[in-house]
Amino acid sequence: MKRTITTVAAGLACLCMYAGEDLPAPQIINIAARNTVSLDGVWKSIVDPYENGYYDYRLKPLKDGSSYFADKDFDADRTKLYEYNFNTDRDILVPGDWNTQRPQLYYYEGTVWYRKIFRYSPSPDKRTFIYFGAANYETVVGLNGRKIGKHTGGYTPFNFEITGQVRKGDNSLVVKVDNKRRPEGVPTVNSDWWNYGGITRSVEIVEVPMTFIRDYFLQLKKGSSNVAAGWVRLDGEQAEQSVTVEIPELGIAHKVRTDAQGYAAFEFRIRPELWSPENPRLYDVKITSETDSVSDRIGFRTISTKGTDILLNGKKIYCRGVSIHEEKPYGLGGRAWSEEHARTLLGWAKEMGCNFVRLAHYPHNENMVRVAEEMGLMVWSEIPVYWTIHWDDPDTYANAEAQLVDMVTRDKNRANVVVWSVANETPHGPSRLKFLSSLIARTREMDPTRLVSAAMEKDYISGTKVTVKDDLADVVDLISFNQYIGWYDGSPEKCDRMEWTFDIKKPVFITEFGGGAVYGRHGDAGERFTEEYMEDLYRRSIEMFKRIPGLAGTTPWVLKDFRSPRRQIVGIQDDYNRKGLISDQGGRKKAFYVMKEWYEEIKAEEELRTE
Ligand code: GCB
Repeated sequence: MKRTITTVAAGLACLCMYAGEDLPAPQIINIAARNTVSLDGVWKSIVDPYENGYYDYRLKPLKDGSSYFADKDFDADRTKLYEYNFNTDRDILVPGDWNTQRPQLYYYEGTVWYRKIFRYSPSPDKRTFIYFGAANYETVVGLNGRKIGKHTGGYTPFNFEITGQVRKGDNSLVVKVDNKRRPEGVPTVNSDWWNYGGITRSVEIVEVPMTFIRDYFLQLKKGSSNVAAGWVRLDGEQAEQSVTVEIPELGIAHKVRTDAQGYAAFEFRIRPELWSPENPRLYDVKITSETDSVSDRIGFRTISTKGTDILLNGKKIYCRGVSIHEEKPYGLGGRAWSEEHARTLLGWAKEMGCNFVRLAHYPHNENMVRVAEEMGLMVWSEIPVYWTIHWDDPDTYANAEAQLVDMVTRDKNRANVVVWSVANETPHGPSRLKFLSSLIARTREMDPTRLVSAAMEKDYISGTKVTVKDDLADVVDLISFNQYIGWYDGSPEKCDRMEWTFDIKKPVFITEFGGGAVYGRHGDAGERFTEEYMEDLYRRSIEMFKRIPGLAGTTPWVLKDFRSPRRQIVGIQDDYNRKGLISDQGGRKKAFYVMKEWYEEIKAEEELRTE
């Protein structure tokens, strides 16, 4: 998979570059600050398990005119044979997974076609894009009867240029979304979360000037708390322009000139109040070129490590975190996408005393990151390189890298994002080390300001001595790993006997631990799936953590019970992974209060130390 990342000429010239390329145009960031028309709401849909709308009976791809992209219907001309009709087919909501919208689609994995008719009036002096927050997993987009491109990956945004193709009046947008799991995919066929299909995030028409500010990066320069550094990238024919970066509250109005590629780097002195969980300070920032202007709210902070410490703004911190899946709260089911979902989920994390969230195991929607930033929650952001990826397949690598690039591109201006994670629980081996090392190098090249890591696994030195032997630990910034002593590995008493040692002097971070309980199910502490078992496991885990040298953060698994087809005991699991500290309906389990008490203790100790 290759991407066009060069700045290309505006208007139709640009279309020619993108058309024929199957891939989306380079990502336009900060969509909320652009001139947009929302296409969210009711769409039409056709469920197509045999991909009848895409392939003929010899399984050859149909020409656009014969495929469902043509958006014909039987009623329009009854002399012709069209065996589909969007107009009379079922409604579906966008954004939203299909699994929770219709009982028949609960386990469905395959193709669903989406169709939206929208009115539009293109301006001759503007370029138009269609932007998808995300669609899982492979998406082919067609406009007014013609395929315009394809995107792979279920959790990152993508946009296609439709200048010259979107017309005055009614337009037909047809989107084929296929969530079939694939061995070579990222993630692969095996995971522990629901494979929600569909257009799971918002869809917008984005209107920009002929030459526009496509992307920019503005953060404190690595290692400095009073120099801001970054760059801006224009897209369009008028590449060479004067650009001003303004931060009015700090008296900054810094001018730069973009080069023939529309790119300019900048650096200037700045004296900001630093962003932190206690003071999540953001500043209005305005970037203005001769042809475009974009506003954002940006915070400034430093994040680094020193020996076994994580330093935020130069000060040692403990990351009081929790892992979260992007699933709606209160038993609504399905993929979370809205600001309200984000506020509820993150509000629960705050209630537990968190200053940190691990957004597992894939990039969450932009609301999650922005609301967390506003609430003072640091973020660990991850791509779905999970378990047994095809390490030797160059296409799998390209896919993983494209998802990484899109994650970093979208969220690199968020002060709260402090760790980029490239993988979760992947098996040791040379191909995997090469694959992940390349992803890490790519991340650092794009963003030298943040920590880079992966969720690794523990290893035993002897029966009671535990460590991490993974070669990847030499490459990443944190010794971060998942461990389930007391759940998958023995019973909770085992925690009492463990001794942890690490050869490498880096901060230790436990990215997962925990066990399952059904909210309201009580019994003996020895009985699995009772709140008492889980509570005991958390208490013993915490006592064990107190003996771990260099422990700098914990993100228990997991904030809320989440759907997973791996979890099959009727009456207990019912398709839910029950390791949530909070139930799918919002009930706080006993272990929630154990975590809360510990985090409040840590916070109080930190406050005492700084007084
Ligand atoms: C893990 C995985 C996570 C699972 C969890 C579990 O190690 O990283 O995705 O959901 O264990 O509950 O088994």
